[in-house]
Amino acid sequence: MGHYKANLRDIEFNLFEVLELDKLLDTGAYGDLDSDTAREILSEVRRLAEGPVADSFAAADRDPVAYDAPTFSVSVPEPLRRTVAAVRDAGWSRLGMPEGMGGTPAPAALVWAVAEMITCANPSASFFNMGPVMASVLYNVGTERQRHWATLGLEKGWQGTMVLTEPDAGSDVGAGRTKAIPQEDGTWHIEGVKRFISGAEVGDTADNVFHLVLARPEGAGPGTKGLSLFYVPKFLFDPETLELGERNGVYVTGVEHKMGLKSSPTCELTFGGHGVPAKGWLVGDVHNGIAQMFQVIENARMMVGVKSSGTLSTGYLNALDYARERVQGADLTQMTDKAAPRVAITRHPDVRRSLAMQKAYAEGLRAVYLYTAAHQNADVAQLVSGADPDLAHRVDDLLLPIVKGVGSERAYQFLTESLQTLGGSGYLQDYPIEQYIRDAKIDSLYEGTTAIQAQDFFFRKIIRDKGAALGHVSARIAAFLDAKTGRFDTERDLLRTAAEDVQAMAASLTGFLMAAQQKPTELYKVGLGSVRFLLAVGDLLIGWRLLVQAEIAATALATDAPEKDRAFYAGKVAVASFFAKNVLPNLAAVRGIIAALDDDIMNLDEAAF
Ligand code: ST9
Ligand code: FAD
Repeated sequence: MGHYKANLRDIEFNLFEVLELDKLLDTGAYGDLDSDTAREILSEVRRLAEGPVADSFAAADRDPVAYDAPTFSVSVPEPLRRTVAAVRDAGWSRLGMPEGMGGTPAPAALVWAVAEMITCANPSASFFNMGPVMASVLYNVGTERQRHWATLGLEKGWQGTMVLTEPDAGSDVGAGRTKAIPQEDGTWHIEGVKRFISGAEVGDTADNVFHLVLARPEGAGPGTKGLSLFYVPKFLFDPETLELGERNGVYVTGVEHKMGLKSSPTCELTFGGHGVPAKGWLVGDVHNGIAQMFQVIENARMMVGVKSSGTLSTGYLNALDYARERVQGADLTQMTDKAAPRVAITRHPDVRRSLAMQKAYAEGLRAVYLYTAAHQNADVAQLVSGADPDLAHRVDDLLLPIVKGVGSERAYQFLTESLQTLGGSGYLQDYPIEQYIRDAKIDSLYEGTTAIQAQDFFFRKIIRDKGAALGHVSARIAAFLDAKTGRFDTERDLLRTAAEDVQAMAASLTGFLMAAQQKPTELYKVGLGSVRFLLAVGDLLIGWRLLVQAEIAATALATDAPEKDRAFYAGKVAVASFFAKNVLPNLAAVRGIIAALDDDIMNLDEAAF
């Protein structure tokens, strides 16, 4: 048995019992893809993920990709190469992609569930498979000719990258200095150095790599709005057949040595610095780079949140297996009896507390990302929350920083609990959890740090949206609270209080924002409270979705749940109740802290830090 443990039962519970996707799938809304086929796909993907994908997880960490400076290339170790090939050959990347480029229509929730298993079984390997995502965005925003490149490039297995970051432009993408110089033939020459570019060189696992690059045309304005998006291939090619031609002037000039994700090549990329121009094509023939790039970013932020949640899930399941086997100490009620029988550590209250927290966040984050994904298809959104297409899009936008920001922070936090469950053994490379932690830390950093997610959430997704999406989600929570089922009364009360706490936090932050019109430094209070607000909303949503699940599980238990499912449903009921009682009351304290924020810390002399 490999390291990776998919929670297929929980994924199926979300897709079919909570979101009820079968209601759409079995009426032909997605062509031949009915619910039986969807279940077969999930089982098949699980086998792939737990087998050939997981196989090289540790090997690719201990013997990672190596950079060869003279050839500007990387060599890919054999076990990882086999995994990369297995993922490509399986072809699941086509699920949910535009039909015009050979994709198979599928609800986004199913697509992300598939992505969870493949990515979390071997995160480094997934960075060799970025071509399909980049190609589908190129297909959406490109010219006719670029759509052809996207489609044929996908067929040929070309790798794709997203290229924003520079040494002086990280969170502040608009500070980018990479230049684009127009040429008489309509192409552009790109000049500059980008850093931290994932998958920019993948050795011989792909014949070509195309980079989607933000660069500033000469004379364009400052900031992100002055950036345009360019398609820059590693090798030039015949525009019809895509037969490869000369080497283009974009070179990987270094590969980072990292804490984790050691076999994901994180590259320095130099454009036009080696005597050959780096030729690029303006994407879509329009200067609208940041908006176009955000189509990639939205996919990538979702992917990062899904990766976080799925990594915590396998961490928790590994910890659970260990805890069931590990015998240590006596039951607490017999602690004074030195001859008392020794018990499995699952009998110790603190281990139970820890396992319950891991389970709650792993399954809660999955529930939140799948609820978000439900708003990425108009028909699914209508079914799940009654949102029309415009509102569904806003809800998806609203929840994205929660999926990414809260997912990455909580997964990292609770993976350390997974490790703790194994005691000293958890610290060893004999078990996968130390690598999970190293591979997961990046999730709160790239694709916009947590601070950036929190600002995006408050300023753009709530204030600029005039609270429309937040109002819709709040109304769904209120409808759940008002339903009289005769169950979970205590938990509903706790959820109601948590929702009021979050509303009060939003009101406090909005108050600071309004006050900033008279006194600009009031804005600092928003900055001081925004990450805590993001995490608090995350807890509220997790508490709500876990209770929704618990209601469904309780109904199943009270009716016809088969014996094999009873423990699963009992777990759903227990963990929702545990989360409501043990986590939601914390929000009252955060509410008080945010209401009472002052900006003293902003006035402190830096020397005093
Ligand atoms: C990176 C990559 O870190 C890491 C790896 C990713 C992994 C990739 C995964 C790919 C898939 C893998 C394959 C898996 C396969 C397995 C599956 C198998 C089935 N929403 O607020 P303003 C736009 S890459 C939409 O003034 P500033 C909008 O156009 C590096 N659009 O911003 C807006 O104009 P307007 C990532 C948004 O102050 C314009 O921007 N780097 C949004 O100029 C200006 O907006 C980062 O993420 C949004 N939320 O710039 C940078 N926000 O307002 C983080 C903005 O008119 N920094 N726009 O609509 C930021 O995000 C900054 O806030 C900033 C600020 C750059 C946007
Ligand atoms: P900085 O922006 O310097 O941030 C440093 C600290 O300051 C952070 O804690 C941040 O939250 C905080 N901070 C910065 N600005 C603000 C603000 N306005 N308000 C509050 N706090 C702030 N980039 C790509 O373009 N393509 C890729 O494929 C890619 N892959 C990556 C892979 C890896 C492994 C890594 C490490 C990075 C990758 N990146 C990629 C870059 C990544 O997106 C950036 O590292 C990230 O956006 C943060 O930028 P920075 O590292 O410059 O940190």
